[in-house]
Amino acid sequence: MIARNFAQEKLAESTIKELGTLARQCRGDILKMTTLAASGHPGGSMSSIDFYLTVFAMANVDPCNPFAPGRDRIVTSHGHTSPGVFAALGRLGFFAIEDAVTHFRQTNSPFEGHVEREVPGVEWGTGNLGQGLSALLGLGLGARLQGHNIQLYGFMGDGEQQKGQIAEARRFAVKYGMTNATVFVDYNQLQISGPIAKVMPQQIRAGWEADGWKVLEIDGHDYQAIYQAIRQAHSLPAPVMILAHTVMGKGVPSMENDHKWHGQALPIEECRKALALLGLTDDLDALVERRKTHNPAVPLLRREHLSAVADPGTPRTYGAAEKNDNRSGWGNALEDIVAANHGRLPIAVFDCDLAPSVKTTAIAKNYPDIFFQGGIQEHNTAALAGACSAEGVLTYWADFGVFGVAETFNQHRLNDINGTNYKVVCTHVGLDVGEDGKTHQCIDYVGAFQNLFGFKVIVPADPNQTDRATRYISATPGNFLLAMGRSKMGMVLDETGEPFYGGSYSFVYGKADLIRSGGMGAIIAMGGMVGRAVKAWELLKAEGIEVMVLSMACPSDPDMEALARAAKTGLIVTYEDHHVRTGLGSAVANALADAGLATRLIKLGIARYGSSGIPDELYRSQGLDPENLARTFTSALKR
Ligand SMILES: Cc1ncc(C[n+]2csc(CCOP(=O)(O)OP(=O)(O)O)c2C)c(N)n1
Repeated sequence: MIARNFAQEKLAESTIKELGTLARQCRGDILKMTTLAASGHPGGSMSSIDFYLTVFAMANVDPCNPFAPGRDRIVTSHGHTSPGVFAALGRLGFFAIEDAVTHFRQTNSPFEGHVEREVPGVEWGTGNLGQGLSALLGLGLGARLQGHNIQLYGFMGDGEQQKGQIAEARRFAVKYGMTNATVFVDYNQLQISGPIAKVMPQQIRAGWEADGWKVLEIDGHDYQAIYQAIRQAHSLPAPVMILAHTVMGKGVPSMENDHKWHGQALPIEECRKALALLGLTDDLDALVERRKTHNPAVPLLRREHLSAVADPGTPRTYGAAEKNDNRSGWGNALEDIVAANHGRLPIAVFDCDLAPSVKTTAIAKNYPDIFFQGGIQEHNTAALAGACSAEGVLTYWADFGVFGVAETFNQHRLNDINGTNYKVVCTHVGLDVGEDGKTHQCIDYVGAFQNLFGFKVIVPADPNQTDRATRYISATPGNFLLAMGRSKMGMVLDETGEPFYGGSYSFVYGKADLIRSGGMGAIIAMGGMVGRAVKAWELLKAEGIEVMVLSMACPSDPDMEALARAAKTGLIVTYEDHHVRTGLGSAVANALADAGLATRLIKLGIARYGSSGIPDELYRSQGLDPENLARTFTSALKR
């Protein structure tokens, strides 16, 4: 029995022996599971396995209670070494090892080709190299915000070190004093295409040291050295990287130091020979049979989904005569929510050097304990924020649309896969960005986030609706993208001249709002275009043409009842400050077709990259001014 701590000065000989025996069995498991699946990554699994076993065996994680809040967090960033991770965890009692060996990479099995959070002992699903350290730090930060004094262990590949996000994460760890982080780099000096020095020369050790980490170098197959390095890392007042010199394919001479085995399984006869060499029983025939007959959807301990739900505070109403921007609507509501929940609920607000523009400076000033300045390091910040939210922290990340959507799409995707619960707030979307020009005009946010199954997109019409939507996402579990433009605007008013989204209005996800009635056609708009649609409505009314105006703030889940009413008019014009092919118009078109609702549909949206200019002029240049919207109706109705 291996003691689950690092208290002893030296690793006992009996423990070293036990680890050696386990490692031999794990190497056999790695070979068997990859051979059975006829794919997978044995090479790196076999080079990492000795430090995997040491950490998984001795860190503060209970195989019988693997989700205890005060546990150490362990993240494998080079997720392709899942055979190694599954072998170590299975052999240490986190689940039945034969299930992992039998069902590796099989449909409906949790033992996927890359590590997967469904598996007890795996904290984060990875595979997109370069993101694991950010996730580890996010989990660590989330645990810290809840008062847990724990250790963080990360595992990474050496080829993986080529990814820039790792440097972003290193700096964050140093800035925020995450001295409890210990990261192993599997220095087998090989990657898919050959030696790491040939594929892309880099100074791995110097890079980590330059960012303020301490680096220890060890033989990554020597348990005593691994153990001593961990003990030293715990005592150092800095985060520590352990550069573990290893051998790819270690344990089977024909595989050693050959990059071919990075991602290739042994043929079955070769596997038999390797098992004999390792002194292990060849049960491959029985395993082949079990893979055919046993249910791959093996039951595992379930992880509880953690999410923080805020007291949404009291809504603010901006008056009929006021002009304001949605950004301030969001920023003011955030201040209220933080004031109502600070000290009661763990909260984190992340920024990437844009706080004044994305309206989080008040949080930075008044609540420095929950404000995290991530610098111009969006990839790290997005991944880290997602992981932090998965710890049950109410997490916001506010950024410009171009950086919060397109720049970091893959980080959001991996977060979503990991069941996160964070609020991405993107300001400066659309041509509404104006003078900053096309590089800064994010026109693809609805389309991009439609691809993420766990995200809901909200595009509020004015500061009042932004206020209510901010409170809604704060009090509702799940991932949200709240998207808004830059400009100040008047409030959307009802026909009596009162703020439509003021007073007792509360946001209901998926509900469209009837801003104006009319039976000759329907304008369906989102965001800042709703106010412009009302202007078009007035122009049309003056000509005796009465159309309805619907505000659809949830473009990825169109309100079908409202759509049916709009379709009844026989003419729908969608109107958006978004790429015309992937935004509200296409969502409406899909929904109409799905429901079999026949109507004429005209889509007004952005058809080419914008230039610099005043938003109203940019809209006019693409036919998105209220006058052209009105003309669209008059000419369509004439026909
Ligand atoms: C972002 C990203 N790019 C490319 C890949 C494809 N890929 C998977 S493993 C790998 C090589 C990794 O090399 P290393 O970190 O040295 O791992 P080892 O070969 O030691 O297992 C690559 C390029 C990926 N998974 N993620």
